[in-house]
Amino acid sequence: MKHEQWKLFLAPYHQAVEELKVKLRGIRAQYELHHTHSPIEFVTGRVKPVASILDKAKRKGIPLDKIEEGLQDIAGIRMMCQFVDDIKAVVDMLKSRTDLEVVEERDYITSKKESGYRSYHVVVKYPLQTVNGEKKILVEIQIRTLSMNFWATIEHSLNYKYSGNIPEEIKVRLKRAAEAAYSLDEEMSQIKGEVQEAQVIFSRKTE
Ligand code: 0O2
Repeated sequence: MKHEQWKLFLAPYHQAVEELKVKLRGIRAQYELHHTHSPIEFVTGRVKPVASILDKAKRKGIPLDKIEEGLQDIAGIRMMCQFVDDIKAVVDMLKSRTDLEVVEERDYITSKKESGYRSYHVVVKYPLQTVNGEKKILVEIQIRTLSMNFWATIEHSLNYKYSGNIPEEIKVRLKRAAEAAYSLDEEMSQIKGEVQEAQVIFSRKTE
């Protein structure tokens, strides 16, 4: 595909990511307005770069004319939460929405990946309104705590640096760091009530 063809192909993905970022950030704004704990801390989104799409399609043996169905994360959203319990609340919230349909779930929290990666992945079909009618776009939403996100971001950049072959010594440290991130989530869960009360008081004070 030439540059212009990729641009046309990716345009609806960009549109879907932008719309979902606005919608999902709006949930946090609603909680803030009511001074109640928001299960969502912040939301980011991206469209996979062409080079990464080509790499992943090759790695998974997906022909280019099948990437629309075969690659579920061309459009990607990340929703960060403070507490592990918030993740379930976010997933339930997504399932109850009428503007998207959850089609797949991958729970890498109850069963973490070999690398130490933890996150909850939900694949949704998002109906996008285009000038040529409705087009359903697959979007992968990754829901994780701040601590899981910290770990995943660091590990992702190391993976990039070492082209997927992280030296054994660093791998061991990363596994230890993953355990530390897990402990942090556990500890924070224990004082969740305290933290939430403090945040509500603080949000009223700063208004
Ligand atoms: P990027 O740069 O984040 O877009 P597969 O890639 O085959 O393992 P699949 O079937 O596409 O997985 O779906 P999955 O596992 O739900 O989603 C893969 C995405 O999850 C990755 O996208 C990462 O964003 C994240 N992820 C999965 N495993 C790890 C991990 O061990 N470490 C980190 N840091 N992230 C992980 P991409 O395409 O790899 O990259």
